[in-house]
Amino acid sequence: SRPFTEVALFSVSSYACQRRTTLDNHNSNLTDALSLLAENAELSNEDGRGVAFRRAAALLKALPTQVISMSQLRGLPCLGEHSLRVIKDVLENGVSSEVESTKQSKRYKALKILTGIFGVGAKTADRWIREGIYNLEQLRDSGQTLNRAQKAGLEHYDDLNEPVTKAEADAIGEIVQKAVNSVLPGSEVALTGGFRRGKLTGHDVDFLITHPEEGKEVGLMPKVVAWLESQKTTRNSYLESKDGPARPASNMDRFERCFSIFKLTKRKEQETASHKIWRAVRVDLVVSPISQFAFAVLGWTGSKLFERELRRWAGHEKNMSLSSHALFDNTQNKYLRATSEEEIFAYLGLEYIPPSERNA
Ligand code: 8DG
Ligand code: MN
Ligand code: MN
Repeated sequence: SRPFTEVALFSVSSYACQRRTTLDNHNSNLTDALSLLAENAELSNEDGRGVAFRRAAALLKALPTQVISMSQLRGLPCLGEHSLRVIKDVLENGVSSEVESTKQSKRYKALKILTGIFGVGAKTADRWIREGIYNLEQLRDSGQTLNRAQKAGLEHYDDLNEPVTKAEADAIGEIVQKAVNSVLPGSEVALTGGFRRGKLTGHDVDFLITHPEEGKEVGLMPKVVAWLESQKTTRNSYLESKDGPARPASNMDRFERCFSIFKLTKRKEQETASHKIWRAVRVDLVVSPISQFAFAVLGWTGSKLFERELRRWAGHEKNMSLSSHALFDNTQNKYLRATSEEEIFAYLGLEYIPPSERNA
């Protein structure tokens, strides 16, 4: 045996968009703990704290081996005092006491349950908790007014909290492709989100739709949704949406988009004891003009932290502004055109990172 314990020292960039982060995470014991605290902070409207935990977790996801000692972390970026305390706790005791007490807290449990309803965000959940609503039963009994999306979210709660598989994502992809081609032949559908990064399951399926002829895509979303809704009697159809064509687009993002719920018929072997032959699945549809398509693909592929870090890099290191629509160079005072993700990384002076390595 060796006389000394070998302690590897890592050298890692402080920007997640300069790191290659695959799904092969050697430190899930640590990243699970930090992600839970990040989630709790986000649900409590403490965004700054949430980002700090997310960045710490992302750094650990990028390490090539498992961390077994605090000394291995010396000099690494992105690890604040609070995160280091959590990591130390897990390394020494197997669990973090802060994570355990958060998990058990009445407030965290209620936030998880209530925001698990499609259409319910942290603000609404917080208001309900202050009114004494901690679970679905109490919500149903409370007589709270729910909007259409929330009603559907409550009705399909179990389905929508069941992870979507790649096979289901592919089946949904076929439906979307068929709908889009029926209303506008020649349109193209691209899978984005976690499945494009190689994840085997997801909380939804994300698609980006475009047409090779600029302008043809205008008004496409309402037509796609109408086509899907007209399939009510068929095996697969459309159930509900929020922020969809029925409502004015939010000013957060100028794409036509639709956060929706699909009805997906199960394949024979997926049928369960409940004899339910279909399930509800969350699907995000986004339409982009071809001139913005590369930026949209990059912006909707994620991960969320990878996107945030790309924008931070662009602003702080390059004096540029990156969005899901465009890249603006503040020094040259002009937009930089791109037709591929590779070109965008090149403008940003970054090595190209493929989707499978954006799992920060
Ligand atoms: P999951 O569904 O498997 O859990 O993971 P995911 O696919 O990575 O997460 P997601 O919540 O579906 O988000 C996918 C990408 O979509 C993410 O990188 C960020 C992007 N995205 C939103 N909302 C918005 C938005 O309002 N505007 C823009 N431009 N992008 C958004 O989730
Ligand atoms: Mn997704
Ligand atoms: Mn999504």
